[in-house]
Amino acid sequence: SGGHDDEVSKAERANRAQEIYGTQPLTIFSKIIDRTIPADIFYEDKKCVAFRDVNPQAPLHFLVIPKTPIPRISEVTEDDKELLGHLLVTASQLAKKEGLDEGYRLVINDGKHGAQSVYHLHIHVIGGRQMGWPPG
Ligand code: D5M
Repeated sequence: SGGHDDEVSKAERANRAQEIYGTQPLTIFSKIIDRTIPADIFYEDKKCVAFRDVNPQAPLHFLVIPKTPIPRISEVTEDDKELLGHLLVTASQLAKKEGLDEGYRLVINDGKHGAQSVYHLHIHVIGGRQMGWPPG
């Protein structure tokens, strides 16, 4: 059965991550998912969680992350399509719920040039002010 699911234990998730992604260590985001370290988690379902960014770049800045620790967007496969769709739909629904009715910015940073700092895939949802373009 393809794809990533669901409600699995911390150990099971670590094992599965090890199988799929090799020797990469789990990041701080896995500890947030497992409640090992605190975060302002305001949404959770079987496949993802959303929490406030600790270093907000706008009045509203939160992250939507898969429970499966995919390291980065450049490593996703066809098997991840459903999960990636779910993350985007969730980001959109949460943005609406948070009142971002004048628009917002979704960002996925990848690797060195993308200025990614945490290697657990995450969608930034940034809003509550006018954004500029191009980004820095
Ligand atoms: O962004 C990684 C983002 O993750 C960055 O905006 C800070 C945020 N971050 C890092 N640690 C935490 C914790 N502990 N709680 C909440 N937010 C956190 P990137 O796209 O990798 O540059």
